[in-house]
Amino acid sequence: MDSLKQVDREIWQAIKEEVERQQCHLELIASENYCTPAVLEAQGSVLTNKYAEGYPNKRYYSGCDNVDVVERLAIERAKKLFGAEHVNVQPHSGSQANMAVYFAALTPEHRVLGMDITHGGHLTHGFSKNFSGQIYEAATYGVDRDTKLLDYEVIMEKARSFQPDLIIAGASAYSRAIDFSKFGEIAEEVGALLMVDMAHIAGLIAGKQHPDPVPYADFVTSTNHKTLGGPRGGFILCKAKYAAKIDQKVFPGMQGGPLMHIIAAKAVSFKEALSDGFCERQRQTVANARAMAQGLINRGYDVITGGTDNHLFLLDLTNKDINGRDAQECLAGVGIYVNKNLIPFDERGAFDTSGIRIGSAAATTRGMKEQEMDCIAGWIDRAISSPWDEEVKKAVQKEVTDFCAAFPVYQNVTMPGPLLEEGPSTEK
Ligand code: DSN
Repeated sequence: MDSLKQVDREIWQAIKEEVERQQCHLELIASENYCTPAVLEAQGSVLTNKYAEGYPNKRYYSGCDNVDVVERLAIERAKKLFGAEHVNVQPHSGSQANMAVYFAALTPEHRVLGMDITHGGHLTHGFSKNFSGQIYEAATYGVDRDTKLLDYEVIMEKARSFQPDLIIAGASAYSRAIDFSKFGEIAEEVGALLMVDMAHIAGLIAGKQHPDPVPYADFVTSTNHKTLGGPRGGFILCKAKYAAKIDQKVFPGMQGGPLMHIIAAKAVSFKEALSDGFCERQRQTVANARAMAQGLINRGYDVITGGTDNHLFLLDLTNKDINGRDAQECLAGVGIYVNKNLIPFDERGAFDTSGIRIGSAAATTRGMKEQEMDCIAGWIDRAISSPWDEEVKKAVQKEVTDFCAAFPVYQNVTMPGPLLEEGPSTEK
């Protein structure tokens, strides 16, 4: 990053500090992960210079031969990884992938049924302040008050009475396996299309650690950067009969030029996900989430649903003397990053919350295993139990930093070298 250092010292400095933050602290935000140096290289490549509106072989610009190779590889690899009939790799994000499906499947008078955001759904699943709840008439389903699990009979009843045109399955904060075949039955019964937003669990699905939505869903959307471990971005899988419509709605319907450097990075990460070791990493991700949840249960914490089937869980802090906002802040103070999160039927609001969401994907990518998860549960407990005690904070912070040093984020990458050196400022 020598050129950057010369040209823009402030941005160089911020990136340098972010490298150190990622290396020295523990990332437990469930939607985050570390991509590989190969993905970073593709993302940082000259492909960013190229306009390529259109699709391979049907571009509106000349000079697209090389980016055509890149996009075709991304599509073919994603098709193979997920067994999909058609793939669009151009959405800039998961939200844009979802928007393209809405535009392809619906017109504004249509109805959508998705998971309530306060029970773990996403903004784009029909939330009133999001386009999905503003353009379309939206209703939501949630989890059962006692079990905190999805109750497919109740969802079926809701679908029968609401008669949605599109049902959305998938969540941002639900720790149990989702039965996509049941959602398929519900959609079929009420004559709705089914969209599965697998953003959180895409890596687990690719790694055969979670039931596969592809056989049941008309559309499957995702991000690349969560459990899948790729670059920031989105993609869509769909049945062949929707291919033309989806492609039209992504471009020219919603987006202009695709980000070819990001599509290259997506292709690299799909290749990585097809390679040996990926399934094992995903198995370890689930094992780690379970071990961390159990470590907290053993220390007197309530975990929503009592455990997890995936990479995340929600810690219910109702029986503790701290809310989610303060827990997030005090954990950040010792170098552990989580996010405050509503728990189902939360009596607090989204600003303070009664819970925190904890994920294992990034820690697993660093090579941590079950025994490390128990250490982490211990630090979380110590920090949360004495949130305003400076001595505890200092002690836990030191232990976390020392521990992180044993699990480098980028083993073979040269990036931290020059970044960690202090050089003279080039600012005039
Ligand atoms: N913002 C993401 C998450 O944290 O779950 C969802 O898009």
